[in-house]
Amino acid sequence: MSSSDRNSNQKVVRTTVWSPGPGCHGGCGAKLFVENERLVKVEGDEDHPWNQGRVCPRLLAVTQYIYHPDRLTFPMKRTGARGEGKWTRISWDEAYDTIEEKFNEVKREYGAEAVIFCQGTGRDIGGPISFLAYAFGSPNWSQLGLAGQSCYTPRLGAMNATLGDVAVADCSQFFEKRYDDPRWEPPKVIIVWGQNPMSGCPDAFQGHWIVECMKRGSKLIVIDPRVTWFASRAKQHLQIRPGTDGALALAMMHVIINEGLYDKEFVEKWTYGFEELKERVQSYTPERVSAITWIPEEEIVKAARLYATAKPAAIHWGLPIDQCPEGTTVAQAIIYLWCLTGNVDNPGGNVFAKTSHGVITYPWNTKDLTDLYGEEFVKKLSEKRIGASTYPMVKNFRGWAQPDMAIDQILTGDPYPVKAAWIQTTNILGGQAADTRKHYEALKKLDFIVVADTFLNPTSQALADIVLPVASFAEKQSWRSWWAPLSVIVTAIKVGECKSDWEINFELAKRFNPKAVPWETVKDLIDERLKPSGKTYDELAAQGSWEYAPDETPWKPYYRHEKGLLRHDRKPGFNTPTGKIEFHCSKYDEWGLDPLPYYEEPPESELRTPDLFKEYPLVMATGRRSPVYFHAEHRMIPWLREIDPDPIVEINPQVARQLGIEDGEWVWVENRRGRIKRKAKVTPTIHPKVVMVPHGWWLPETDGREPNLYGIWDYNCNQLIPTGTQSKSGFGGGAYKTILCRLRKEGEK
Ligand SMILES: Nc1nc2c(c(=O)[nH]1)N[C@H]1C(S)=C(S)[C@@H](COP(=O)(O)OP(=O)(O)OC[C@H]3O[C@@H](n4cnc5c(=O)[nH]c(N)nc54)[C@H](O)[C@@H]3O)O[C@H]1N2
Ligand SMILES: Nc1nc2c(c(=O)[nH]1)N[C@H]1C(S)=C(S)[C@@H](COP(=O)(O)OP(=O)(O)OC[C@H]3O[C@@H](n4cnc5c(=O)[nH]c(N)nc54)[C@H](O)[C@@H]3O)O[C@H]1N2
Ligand SMILES: [Mo]
Repeated sequence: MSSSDRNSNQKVVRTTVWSPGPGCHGGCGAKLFVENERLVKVEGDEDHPWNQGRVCPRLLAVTQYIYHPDRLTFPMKRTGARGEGKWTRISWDEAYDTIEEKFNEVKREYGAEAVIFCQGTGRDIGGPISFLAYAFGSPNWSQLGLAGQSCYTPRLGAMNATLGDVAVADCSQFFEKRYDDPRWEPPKVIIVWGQNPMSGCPDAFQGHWIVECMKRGSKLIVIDPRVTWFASRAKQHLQIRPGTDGALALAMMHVIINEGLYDKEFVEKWTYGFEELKERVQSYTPERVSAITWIPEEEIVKAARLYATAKPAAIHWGLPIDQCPEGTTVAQAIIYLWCLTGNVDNPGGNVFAKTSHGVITYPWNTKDLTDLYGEEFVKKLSEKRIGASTYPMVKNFRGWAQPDMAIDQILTGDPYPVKAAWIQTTNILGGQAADTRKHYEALKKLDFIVVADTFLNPTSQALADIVLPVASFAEKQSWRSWWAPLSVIVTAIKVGECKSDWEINFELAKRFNPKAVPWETVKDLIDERLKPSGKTYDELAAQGSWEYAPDETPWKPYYRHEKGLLRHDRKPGFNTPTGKIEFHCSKYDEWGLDPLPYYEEPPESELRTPDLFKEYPLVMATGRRSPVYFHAEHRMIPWLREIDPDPIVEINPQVARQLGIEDGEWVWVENRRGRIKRKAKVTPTIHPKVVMVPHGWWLPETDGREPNLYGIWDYNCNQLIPTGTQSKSGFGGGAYKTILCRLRKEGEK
């Protein structure tokens, strides 16, 4: 713990932020001001290269989160029927005894696979939850409810298959000196493609880094149906029809290849399958794609030229790519733009990102899983893992059970029954799941459900038998190697009887399978995992909580493919079967998927379902991020709720006029699946054929018991979104941004 005496009873703890609290994907350095054992204030750490002192509103308000009167601070068991809201305080021992007994009962009767372990997005959870699931013996670890596994996994899977590694836009984040490091160069052009990084800072990337690049000359192309902060400052804003990004990428390749704007030397030397790709893109003319995407033909051509001739140039992309129909092929098409132009692992291009120092925190790919658990173990996981025998990509990339199939299996019991669930870091009914009602009905059937969270929410109120109180980031010890730097999370305070996810899962795993837990304490486990870095937890904590990897290692750019730093055999080239970047993807081929990119229409659309479109003429794009909320969290935090108080729908003024809807009026957003209530926000920032519906809405100030469940049946937009639209790979295609809807004034029938 690094501390400095401000006054006799104040100390400052420097730490890394990574859930719970702000909820996010983490990475920021923070200073926690502690007085008399209580957190009084949080500031960004100006000495931390990641955020250089900047933090989001959720972190600034975190004292209201940590000491909220509704915060869970002791374990509870349900004493009434599910949904009655009757809870009784119990001890940790009673909680653990009950969980041990119930899970083991299910295991004896149905096998360990009958318990499903559910998590939400990429917080500090993949490590502890897989640790517990595997110690117990279940292969079913899942982001249950996330239709099509449509968040980052499609992009990660596509990069892994075509490039052999993951790449990100280079904003100098791999260097301690950041923008001042002489090796770095700002991208001349950055394409911000389906992302609003100012609100979200997703996937170990801070939105403000793009602003720093803009200050150093980077021009932007923004591809978004909405006028975001970045779009309003862009050289070009392409207001795309949701779900058609694949077509746009193919048309841009059409221009780049046919006009000879690609990097011929790079393509010749480092890629495989160019001629086939050239042939494939021929039918995607800018003219044809203009009709698909709503983007004028000349804008498509202009964007392709601007990007291809501006070396270095980077592409920064977001969630809507995954949520396109056939998400893995859309990601593939976009990847090829940076490969065609030679913007691969070069300063200011798209650089490879690896978990820092080779330290594993969260086994997010098959290689990490194998490193931690061994090849035999991982192979065995695929035997019963839901979706692994149906989808080769699900089998071969990551350890997760396929969510759309998992919920169907919970309902039908086919091919084997699922009887219990462990829910930790996800609010399935509050926002993660598409088709909320289906998830509600399926999960209600389970015999036993545990939820580990910081607050009660619609999911625990409706479903939990036991609720466990989880420590916030300020109350825990952990570590983080999500790209760079390697960081540790340092305990500053204690709240009630809360325990960290690692502590809970460590202690339970020890009960289920002592052999899987050969350590005395969680800190011993952390030190073991940190070994590749040569540092211990205490050493990292004492030096301010972070460290960058040494130069000329696989974890530092640039040009690692030339230096033999990417492949296991240390030969130059990429980590793919051919050693090259594969325009003809041999892994897709092997898995029975089209080896080349292609375009597919959204499941409901003006072109695919014209009759439905007559009835429901607006595209409902949900889930654009609010900076003050993380998904379904934070609605109970006063400073944050004040900024974004109501569940809204954003409507273009033209549409509002046609329908007679006034700004601030309550309206129905409806489709074949049902309707929800929203407050109209009339704004020209939205394309007139699209409405934007923020997700994750429930009202913690209302009754949490059935049937109200904090209002989810009135406000949760996921009731209007189906499951089962996943891509042929099993990853991608969740229709969160593309379903058709219509609006009606609340008074109208
Ligand atoms: N504050 C906050 N931050 C978050 C989150 C949060 O809930 N709150 N969630 C986190 C998570 S898990 C994720 S995955 C990320 C997601 O963050 P992002 O990747 O930024 O995703 P979105 O906010 O859903 O959408 C980004 C932009 O894409 C536009 N868009 C919508 N549909 C389409 C489309 O079909 N094509 C294109 N090109 N653009 C489209 C939207 O208008 C929006 O401006 O954010 C993370 N960060
Ligand atoms: N309509 C629509 N729905 C969407 C999306 C969309 O764009 N549109 N986006 C989807 C995406 S990309 C994602 S990733 C999912 C995310 O879905 P989730 O990750 O389920 O989202 P949250 O609502 O933040 O739920 C997390 C829960 O875990 C708790 N929590 C937070 N941090 C921790 C922690 O470290 N430990 C523990 N034990 N608990 C914690 C919070 O209090 C909260 O109750 O939502 C999806 N849902
Ligand atoms: Mo996500």
